[in-house]
Amino acid sequence: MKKISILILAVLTLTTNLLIAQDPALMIPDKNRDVRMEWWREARFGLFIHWGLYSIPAGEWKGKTSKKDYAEWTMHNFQIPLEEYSQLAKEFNPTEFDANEWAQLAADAGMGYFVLTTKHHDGFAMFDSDVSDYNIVDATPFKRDVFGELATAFRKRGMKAGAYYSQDLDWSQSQGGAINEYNLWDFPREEPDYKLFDKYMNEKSIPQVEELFTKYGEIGVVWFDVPRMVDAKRGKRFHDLVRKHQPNVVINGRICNPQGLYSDYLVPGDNGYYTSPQNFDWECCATMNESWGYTKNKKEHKNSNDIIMVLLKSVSSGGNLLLNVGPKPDGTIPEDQVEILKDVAVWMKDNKEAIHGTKANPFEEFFDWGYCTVKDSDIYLHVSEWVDGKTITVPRLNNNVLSVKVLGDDDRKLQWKKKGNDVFITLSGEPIHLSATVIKVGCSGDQLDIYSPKLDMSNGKVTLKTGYAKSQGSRMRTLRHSIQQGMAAADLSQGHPSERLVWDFQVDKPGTYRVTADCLKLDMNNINPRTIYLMIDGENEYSTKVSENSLKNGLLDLGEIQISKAGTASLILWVEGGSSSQLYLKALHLSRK
Ligand code: FHN
Repeated sequence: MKKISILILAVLTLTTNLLIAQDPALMIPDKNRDVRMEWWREARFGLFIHWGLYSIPAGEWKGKTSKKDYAEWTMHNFQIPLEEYSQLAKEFNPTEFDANEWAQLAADAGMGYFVLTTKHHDGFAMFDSDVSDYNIVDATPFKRDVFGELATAFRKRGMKAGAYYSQDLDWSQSQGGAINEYNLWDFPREEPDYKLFDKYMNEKSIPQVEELFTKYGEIGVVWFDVPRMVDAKRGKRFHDLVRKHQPNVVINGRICNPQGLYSDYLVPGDNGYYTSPQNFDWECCATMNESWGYTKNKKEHKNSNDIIMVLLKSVSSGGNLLLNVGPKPDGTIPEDQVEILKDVAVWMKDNKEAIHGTKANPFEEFFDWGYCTVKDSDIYLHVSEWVDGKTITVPRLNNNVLSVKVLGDDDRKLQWKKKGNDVFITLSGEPIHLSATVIKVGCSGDQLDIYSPKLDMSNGKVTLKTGYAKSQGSRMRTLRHSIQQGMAAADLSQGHPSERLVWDFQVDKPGTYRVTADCLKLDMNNINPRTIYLMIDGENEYSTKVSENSLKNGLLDLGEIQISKAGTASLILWVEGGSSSQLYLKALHLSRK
């Protein structure tokens, strides 16, 4: 094991911070935020709709298929001249479009809002704009205002209307957005030109956003995206504009750089989510395949089980899920996406109370049987690993338990008992839903009273289970909590310094401690080289290179660390390098020498 100097740590911390795209510390404290976020926190689930001219080529152009996944980027991917791309408007005639059908699908799936790409990066508006004729009403044979129709249909069902607006990138404008992501083939340029960019803002994006906020009634949420040239000063213009017309609109975290500023909630990267509860609002935006816009070139498709898992991961960590569909040019949502929404509706019919208005898992642990949400003094256990006869535990509960029910099956009686402060519930019968069957534990009082676990040392030893670790960072795509062979585990296969696990525990005596990682190896062929880092109390950093043969009887020796004082200590772990072989961490064992 190597001890690394504090200087390297500082550099690493800086790099890490740069990599965390959105910073909750930048969200300006606002006493009205709780009021405007009320409906959003109640909804927990919304429909993202990426629809525009790009649904016609759908990732292909002149017989060629784009190697890039995002079909809504087709114009950029093939560098299609604006003159040619804009001709697609003449073909855009989605006669099968029925706003009520889409709204009903979303309502049945338990969603509380929609967000339509009113203007994506190609610059084409999906609403009736007086600012630019390059819009669905003026430039297509369809001539209908789909945003207006959707807003009416969703509101009729008690849901909110949301507008995605690409405030920065616009490939129909001579300086719409950052240099490497804008339309250089029609408007060549060596450097970004802020003067021209401001002209675009003044003449198009600001007035179009104003139209959205003045012509369509209440906008629940405005979803800005890909701020590059929109810095804090320019972001403030969008912020002040939307708040002037609609003070209660909810603003997402991508309004400007630095991201988080002028927003009400954060959005981790596309398909990204936090794996433990955060003390700010956030939303996972997720695709069903690899593209947001309709694609003819889909490689992988998530199934309804995957989608329900993303919903549970998001909501149990205090976030919302904005689930995307990419409608076809004829105005229909692709059948496989409709099927998923219908499956979610079946699940929601039984379990919506365990989603709507709920808060994150209040327990310290990540449960190996599934996910947890709470509302007032009710606990919802979303059991995704339902095994007949298995007993699951709700720990450290001061409240009395009044009832234990299975949602969707009033007749199912589960055996349960409270011993001390732990509640033991025995699962019985078949799961009602393969994705997750929900148990509602009704408790006494108005709110839950749960106390924290004590990770104490005994005889100079302590075991830090992965399930007790908090996670830091927003990427969480690799070093994430997961369930492997029925237990909470963290994937150590491939890491990144911005994704970390943190344990707080009690130390009885300072000293030198040996650290051993208790692992599960799923791919038996190799462990590709990676480095596992440990840091204690933010002071000393240690690294161990792990490669083939490092694992002995499921244990990895991570060497020795120094703990300099008794009391509460904080141990951080992260991984760098590695690849897809699967190595999972179950626990760390610390033992004093
Ligand atoms: O470039 C866009 C992309 O096309 C899509 O709209 C996503 C949705 O989050 N946002 C940008 C990439 O992050």
